[in-house]
Parts: sequence; structure tokens; C-alpha cells
Amino acid sequence: MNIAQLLRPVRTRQSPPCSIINKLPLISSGGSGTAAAPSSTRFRHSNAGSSPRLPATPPSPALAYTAHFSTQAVKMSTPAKITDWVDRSDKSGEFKRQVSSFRDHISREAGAKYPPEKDRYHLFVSYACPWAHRTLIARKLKGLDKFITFSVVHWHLGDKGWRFVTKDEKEPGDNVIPDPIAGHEAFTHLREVYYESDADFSGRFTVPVLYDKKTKQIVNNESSEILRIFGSEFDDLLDEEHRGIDIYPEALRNDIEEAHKWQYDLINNGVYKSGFATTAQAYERNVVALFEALDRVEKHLREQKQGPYYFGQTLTEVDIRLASYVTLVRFDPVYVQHFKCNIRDIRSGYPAIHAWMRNLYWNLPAFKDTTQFEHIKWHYTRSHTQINPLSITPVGPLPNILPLEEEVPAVAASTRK
Ligand SMILES: N[C@@H](CCC(=O)N[C@@H](CS)C(=O)NCC(=O)O)C(=O)O
Repeated sequence: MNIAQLLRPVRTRQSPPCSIINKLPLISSGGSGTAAAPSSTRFRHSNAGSSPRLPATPPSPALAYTAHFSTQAVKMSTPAKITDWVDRSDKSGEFKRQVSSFRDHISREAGAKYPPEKDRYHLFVSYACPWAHRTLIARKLKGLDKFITFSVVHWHLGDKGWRFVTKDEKEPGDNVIPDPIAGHEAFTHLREVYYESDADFSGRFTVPVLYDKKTKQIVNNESSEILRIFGSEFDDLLDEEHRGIDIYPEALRNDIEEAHKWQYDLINNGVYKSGFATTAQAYERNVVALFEALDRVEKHLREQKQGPYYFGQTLTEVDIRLASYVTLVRFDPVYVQHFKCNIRDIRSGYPAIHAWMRNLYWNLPAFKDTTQFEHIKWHYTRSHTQINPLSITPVGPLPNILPLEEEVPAVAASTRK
């Protein structure tokens, strides 16, 4: 049953909460969805309690928060709050992800500002974050674990953004450690790494961060670009096996870019736009578009008979980033309940996606070893207090991911017939 058929009872209902759905065009299996214009949200942060290096607290709370949506700058009287995902004065109710700010590249071209070098670069990540997860997978797949160090922030995101664990805290997962960079001993929050690179930084303090230990500068904080850097720029230093792993192969570039056009906005960001929406209209528009896009991925995988990956025998960026293992492995454990992405779940509603995702998890250590479900579940459910004010983490679904040969009882029963 496609999304249009599933929505029929909702569409025929007269009550106002779902009025947007009544206005939606009938959904075809191709799916169109919403195309959100890129936008950015800039904050002026209060620095109370942070390192002395940081710029002073802004003069007036009324000027404390300036947001730019598309080309329009809007001054808000609401004080800046890192944990307000949608601006309280934004009537659209839409979550708008900011554009990443640090866009330098590590490059093997002669004379590059940031050349590939062993043990020069460091990756700051959160296990909870799907964007950071992309970079951890690529680092491991390409054998860069011997070249680039990484550390993981605490899973909780609070008023000052991501924080490092203290020396005495023990959290699950490898490398969940205080900021390990020499000279950063007093750093308690990731924001201090941002301010070290740019004392006037006014964006969000996001992970992943690719950091140069030599110049003490952030090189790049955009996961799709870090993925490209990891995919090729260290190749001259790698052994033959890892050099041969090409996740952006020439022959598939057009297909990869084509997939990128719709999958990022509708799926990767679609779950956030559904979950952070502050109006029913924004939620319904985004959740429907998300499930149309998932239907499209399901259809593609069902018809793709050549191999276990999105494009057959070749594992590409699309498996990591777009059709998106990192989004889909979080889907049943978090997005279904926390972000209300519940038209279907993966384990009972999308057999081809389910098989594709489980193959990556169970058969490739780069995927399984970088997936940390405790950080994932705790982060979303205990940091997003506007969605889940009591911070109670739902227990299920159990297990977080099913073994390769196991199905939920209803699926198992239906396939036995
Ligand atoms: N464009 C960035 C997005 C990264 C991003 O939004 N990361 C989130 C975690 S999933 C974050 O660090 N958010 C902290 C905040 O916004 O304060 C990328 O793809 O690298």
C-alpha cells in the first residue's frame, strides 16, 4: 500500500488538525516533496561560564538573537537559546538547518594549505549525530583510523551546545573522552574549539568538526565535504586495499548526485523537519514527503537486483550518506516515536530497506562499530526537551536492530505463508 492509500482515511476526515493533508496533491510513487530553500540561522551566544578567550556577552538581550531566513534578516526579541530548534517567532513552524561555516579542504594538490599528513588532523564527533556518523564510517572504511584521530562528545546537548565528558565520567563507546588536543585542557565545550578558530563565530556549534592540530584551526565542519576529503585525499598514504575503496566512483557520479538532490532534503533532513516542526501543517507536510521518499528508496532497492548496495555491487557515498544508513539505522529506535515519523517503521514496513540496512550493519565493521545506540537514543530523547519534556527514553523497539535472519513476528508470519 503506498502513502496515498494509507492517507486516504486521514484525508477524508473533516477535523482541522490534518487540514494540510486534505490540501496535498495525491501522492504518486515517484514523490515530489518539499524543497526547502537553503537557509541559515545565526546566533549571538552568551559566553557566561566559558573560557576567557571567548568574546564578551552581547550588550543587549533584545539584540541577542538575529536570524536570517533565506535572504531576509529578522531581528527577534526572544533571547537566543541553543535548544530552540525552531525560532519561536517563526510562524511557518519549519526547522531550518544552518549552512556550515568552515569549508576548507585537505587536498593532495601541491601547495595545498592543508595537505594530507599522518596524525595531523582530528575529528570531533557525536555518536548520536547522523552527520558526524557519516564521517566516522568513511574514516573507518578508508582505513584512516591510523591517520586521523577522533574523539566523541557527551551525548547530551545542552544550553551551551555539545560538551566534553570530564576525566571522571564514564560513558559508553570508544573515545568518549575530554578534549584531547594539546592546549585544550581547559576546554569544556565544543564551542571553545569554534571560538579558537574564529573569535566572532556566530553560528551553531555543530559536529562533525575536522580540526588541524598543527595550525589549531577548524578545517571543515560540513560532513558531505569531509566525506569527500576522506574518500580520496589521503589515498597516496594508504595501502592498496584502502586506496582501492572508491565511494565516489567516476562511473556513478551522475547517479550519486541525482540521488543527493532529493534524498538529503526529504530523508536526512526530512526526519528533523518532521520532528522539530512546531505547527501541525509543517509536520504533516514534511512527514508525508519523507515517507514518499522512503517509498521511492524501497522501490529502487526492490528493483535493484545486482547486489547488496544502493547501486549494486559498489558501495558508494549514497549507502553512507543519502539513502542513508545513518538516518535509517536511527529510524526505528528514535525517529518513529521521537520525531513522529510513524506512518510506517522500517522493520515491518520496508523489507528492501530493512535488508539493505542490516547487511551494512552486520557485515561491514565500519558501519556496526561506529553505531552506538545508547548515545543515539539518550541524545535525542533527553536533549530535545521541547519535544520530550520529561526526558524519558522509550525502551523499545527491542532490539535496536534485528539480526540478519530474524523478522518481527508479523513479517515472519506473512512470509511463512
Ligand atoms: N551541515 C552539517 C550539519 C551538522 C549538524 O547539524 N549537526 C548537529 C548534530 S546532528 C549538531 O551538532 N547540532 C548542534 C547544534 O545545532 O547546536 C553537516 O552535515 O556536517
